[in-house]
Amino acid sequence: MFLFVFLFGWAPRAGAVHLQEFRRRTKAEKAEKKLLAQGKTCDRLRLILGSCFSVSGDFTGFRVRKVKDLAWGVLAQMGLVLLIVIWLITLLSTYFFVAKTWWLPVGASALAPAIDHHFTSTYILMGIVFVAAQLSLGALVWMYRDRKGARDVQYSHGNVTMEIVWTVLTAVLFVGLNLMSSSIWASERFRPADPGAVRVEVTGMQFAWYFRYPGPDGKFGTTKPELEDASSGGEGALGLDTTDPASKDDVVTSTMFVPVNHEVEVILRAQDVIHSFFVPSMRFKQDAVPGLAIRMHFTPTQTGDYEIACAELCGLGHYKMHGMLKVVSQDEFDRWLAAREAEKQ
Ligand SMILES: [Cu+2]
Repeated sequence: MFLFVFLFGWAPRAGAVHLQEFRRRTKAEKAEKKLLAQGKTCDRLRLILGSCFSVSGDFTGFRVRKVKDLAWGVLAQMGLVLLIVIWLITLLSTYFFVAKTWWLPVGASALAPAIDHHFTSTYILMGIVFVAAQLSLGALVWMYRDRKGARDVQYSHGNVTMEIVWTVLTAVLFVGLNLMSSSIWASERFRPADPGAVRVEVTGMQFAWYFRYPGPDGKFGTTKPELEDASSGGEGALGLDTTDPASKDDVVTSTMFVPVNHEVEVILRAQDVIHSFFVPSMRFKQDAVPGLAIRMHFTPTQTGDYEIACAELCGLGHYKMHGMLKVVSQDEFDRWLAAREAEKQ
C-alpha cells in the first residue's frame, strides 16, 4: 500500500514539479550568461529573472540566494525521503519474515518442534521491538526535520531513568529467552546419549566430512596424526591405524547413514581448523574443534536425505564442504552397515 502510494502518487508528482522548475531555471541561467557576456548590470538581470527567482541585491547576492533556495528545496524533502526509506526497509523486511519467504527447511528430529517454537517466540518478540523502534525512528526524523522557523538544536544529556528502564528490560528479555531455551540446549549436550544409541564419529577437514562407525566390536580403532593422508580419502584421511585390532571393523564413509527414530550419538572432531557440523533439518549445529572430541546426540524422526553444511568459514574451499545425511529405516541401516563391513573383509 505504502509502496503503491510512493510509486504512483508522490514520486511522479514530485518529479513533474522538479522538471518544470529545472526548465525554468535553465532558461534563467541562459539569460544570465547572455547578459554577463554583454557586460550588462545585475539590475537588468533582476528585471528579467524576477518572475523565476526572488532576486535581490547585486549579482553575488543573487548567486547566494539561488544556492540557498536549492538547499532549502533539498532539505525540505530530506525528512520525507528518510521517513520513506526507513519505513520501506522496515515493512519490507518484516513482510519476508511474516510470509516466511525464506524459512527453515522441514524439521525432522525429535527436538525440532521445541526449537522451532522457541525460534518463533523469539522472532515475534524481537519483531515487535524492531518494528516499533524503526517506525518511531522514521516518524521522529520527519517530525524534527530541518525547516524554516525550526527551533535551534539543543544538546540533550539524556534521561537516566529511561536509560535504566530500557537496559533492564533488554537484559530481562535476553536472559529470559536464554533460560527458556536452556533445557532444549542442554538436552542434546549435558544428558548422556542412550546406551543403545548409534555412534558416529564425524570428522571435519579442509574440505570434507568423514563419518566413522565402530563396527560390531563397538570400539573405534586408534587414529594417528602421522598416518593422516587427506589425498587418500576415507580411512587414510582419518589416519586410521590398521594394526590396531579395534580398527579392523571400523567403517569410514563420506555419506552419513542413520536409522530413523533411533538416537544418534555424534562424536565431533576436526583435523586442521575449526569446522561446524550443521544439519538444518535436524536443527543440529555444533563446532568441531581440533584436539577435542565433542559428544552430542539427536534423534531423526523422518526418513529422507538431508544436507550437511560446514557453518564455520574454514578456508578457501569452505563453500564446497558439503555432505549428505541419509535417514533410513532400521532394516535398511542394518543392511547398509553389513554391506560396508563385508566390503572390508
Ligand atoms: Cu569447514
